[in-house]
Amino acid sequence: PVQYLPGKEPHAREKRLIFKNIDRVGYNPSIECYLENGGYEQLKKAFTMERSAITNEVKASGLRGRGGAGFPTGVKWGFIPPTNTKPVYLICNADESEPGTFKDRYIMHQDPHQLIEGMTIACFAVGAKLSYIYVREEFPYAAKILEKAIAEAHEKGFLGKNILGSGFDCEIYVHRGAGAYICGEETGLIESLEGKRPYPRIKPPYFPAALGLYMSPTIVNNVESLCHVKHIIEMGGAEYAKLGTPNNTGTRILCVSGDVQKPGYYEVEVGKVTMGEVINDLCGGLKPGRKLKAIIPGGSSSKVLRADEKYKLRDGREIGIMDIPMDFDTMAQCGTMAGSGGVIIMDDSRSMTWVINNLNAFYAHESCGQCTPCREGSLWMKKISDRIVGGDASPDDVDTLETVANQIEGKTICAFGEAASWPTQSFIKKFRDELKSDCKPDLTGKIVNEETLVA
Ligand code: L3W
Ligand code: SF4
Repeated sequence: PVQYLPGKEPHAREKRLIFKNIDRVGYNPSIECYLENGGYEQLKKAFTMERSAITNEVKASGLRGRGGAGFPTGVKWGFIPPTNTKPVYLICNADESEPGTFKDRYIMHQDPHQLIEGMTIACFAVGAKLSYIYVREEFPYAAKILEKAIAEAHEKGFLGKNILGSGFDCEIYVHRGAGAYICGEETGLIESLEGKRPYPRIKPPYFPAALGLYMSPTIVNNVESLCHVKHIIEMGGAEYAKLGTPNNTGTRILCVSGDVQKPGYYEVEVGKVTMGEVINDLCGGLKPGRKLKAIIPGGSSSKVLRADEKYKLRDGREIGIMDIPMDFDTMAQCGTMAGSGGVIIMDDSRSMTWVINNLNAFYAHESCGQCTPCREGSLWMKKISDRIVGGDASPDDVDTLETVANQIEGKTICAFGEAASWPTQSFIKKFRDELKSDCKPDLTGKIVNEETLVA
């Protein structure tokens, strides 16, 4: 029987594809270990297939990007103009920075060859001979581990010239960022890779798949998305699509943090597990004696859900927060998004004023400054929420904060504008009374004077 590290055994509700080997006793990032566990067999299989057939399998799998937007991966690959004569590039977005999200780091640390195999298959499918892994500065170990793994793959003939006698040449380079969240936005990332400030480009009309790195067709995919490619080739797209639910196929890694007994990462079939099962089964429930207050379901940029809300779905059902299936489409119907899989659980000891101040500080720090509503607005949101959390707010400050957030949404070059304004808008909409109350947090975000809150 497979043995796992103590405390890291998969939960019965999990379905592990990406994390199949991770956390097993003795499993390590070396190429020898990867090869002993069937590594690079799917690359060999891919070389027996037509390139277009690989893209078709990825389309048939229904895989949706795991970086935040949930855009269908195979469809994106299909956007490379058929008349293209320029080099094609593949970029792995490993700039994992969304607060609440920590899955890509773990994949890169524990199973780097899984990513390299997935990337090489993707490069073959889209015809990219040059590929980059853009790793955020804060992941120095991931960069080192990946560089070692790339050298090992080279030595064994899985990268470089004429890979495995296929006639296909491919190189992967690790590129380290310099500590900016906006480099996770694909066009900011491309600008950074070109050696410039990471100012996001306006899109539409030109998406990277048509005009990306060096104005050439460029596919940008998240780490986890690229790892899935290997499993799609192994299972076949149609078989992969049986995992999860229609339009929300496969597995995905949820990163659960906050006020639960067992925070951590859990790989589950998309849509087959509800929020209640995540909290009570996978994470062992809330802290003793506490009640659920709110959940940020898909990274800090997603809108907050309040524990006592009801959500009306398109099929007419009305469900509570614990019944929401963890999938892209239902989350959208609940007015939020599944995003990058970062689920932040907050119990009734948590100050919403502190949370929104914390998030506003993050977005004010990370705005690239290119457009005025975001640059000025994010700073004002921080300043106003500083006053609210510090007890120095004027009676109008919560309303002013909401007005500032409303002036950012939809008026900026990239989605960061929405990412910054949605948390503020949703927290004010759902917790206005608390934000206007005398409720005070301590430095860790716990409420110190619970009696000020109206039940
Ligand atoms: C060609 C078209 N390509 C769309 C491509 C596009 C991109 C993908 C999704 O933001 C979200 C954001 C964050 N022709 C195309 C096309 N594409 N139409 O599809 O595009 P888009 O613009 O919907 O999303 P995005 O700009 O990639 C991502 C949210 O995710 N987020 C952030 C996560 C942070 C991380 C992390 O830390 N790992 O990913 C969290 O929820 O707010 O809304 O490739 O080019 N017609
Ligand atoms: Fe930069 Fe913000 Fe404008 Fe995006 S929305 S380009 S992060 S200033």
